[in-house]
Amino acid sequence: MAWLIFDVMRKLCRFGTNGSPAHVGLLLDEKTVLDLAPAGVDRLTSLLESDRSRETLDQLVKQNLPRLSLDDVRLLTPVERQEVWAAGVTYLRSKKARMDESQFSANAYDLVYEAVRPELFFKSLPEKVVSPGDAVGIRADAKWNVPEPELALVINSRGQLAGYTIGNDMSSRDIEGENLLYLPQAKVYEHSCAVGPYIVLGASETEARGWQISLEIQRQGTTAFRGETSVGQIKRSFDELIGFLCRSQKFPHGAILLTGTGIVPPDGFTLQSDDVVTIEISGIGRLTNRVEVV
Ligand code: DO4
Ligand code: MG
Repeated sequence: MAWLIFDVMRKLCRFGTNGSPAHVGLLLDEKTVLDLAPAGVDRLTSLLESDRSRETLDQLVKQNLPRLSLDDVRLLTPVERQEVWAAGVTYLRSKKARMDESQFSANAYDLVYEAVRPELFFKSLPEKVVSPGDAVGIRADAKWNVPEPELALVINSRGQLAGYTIGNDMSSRDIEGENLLYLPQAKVYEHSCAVGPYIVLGASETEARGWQISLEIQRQGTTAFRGETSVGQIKRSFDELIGFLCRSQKFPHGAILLTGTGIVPPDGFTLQSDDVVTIEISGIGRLTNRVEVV
């Protein structure tokens, strides 16, 4: 994957160096990040809010700003003050998995897959989002835990699609399967949501629908699971999902919307402590987290 500075698409990130506050960075290629902090860009969100972010970034690239090796920085989640929400049952694969795991509510998944109104649920406060490289959690009281690799829509305060990133909607399938009313406990707990590392600007929905999503789970140095799908398999348009999220609700700091999973490990599979989960989306990059019990 080669990224060129004159591509229409831009990749932004947040990073830390030796205890300093988070800096906003622009990826120049797969090894180099341009530090935007000396140019006064102290919030990534300001670029998501601007109609002229492309011109601004074109100007910043021409300035003599520090160029750092990605090996020397710690990438942080690009989520600043946005609430994180998630859509569910947007892929046929997800609908089937929920119906199979569900003890009493299989019909609900079938209905919502076909319904006009999508399933949307609150996933995380911004300050609870896990950064790349940090640990995602599996609940101590759950027996069947999986990662959910999802394309995440980055939405600005005007309800516009400003970019894309990668999300992991960690989930406890036995808790959700026991009773659908337990969904918030299956989905929202310590370290249950990782987002990052990059926000891609300038890609159309058509381009994004051509991206591949893969999930790899490493256990003690071997691959315990690998699966792949395509963003194009999402049943609903991005406008439709954003439109429902922004109905009767404002997001003064913008929002992140995970778009649902299309990769489900086989029923006998559950995550273990120290597993390493890598989600890759071809147009964005890779989000890697290890797993710990919380
Ligand atoms: O219906 C429960 C959640 C579904 C979900 O998170 C997904 O499809 O990704
Ligand atoms: Mg999900």
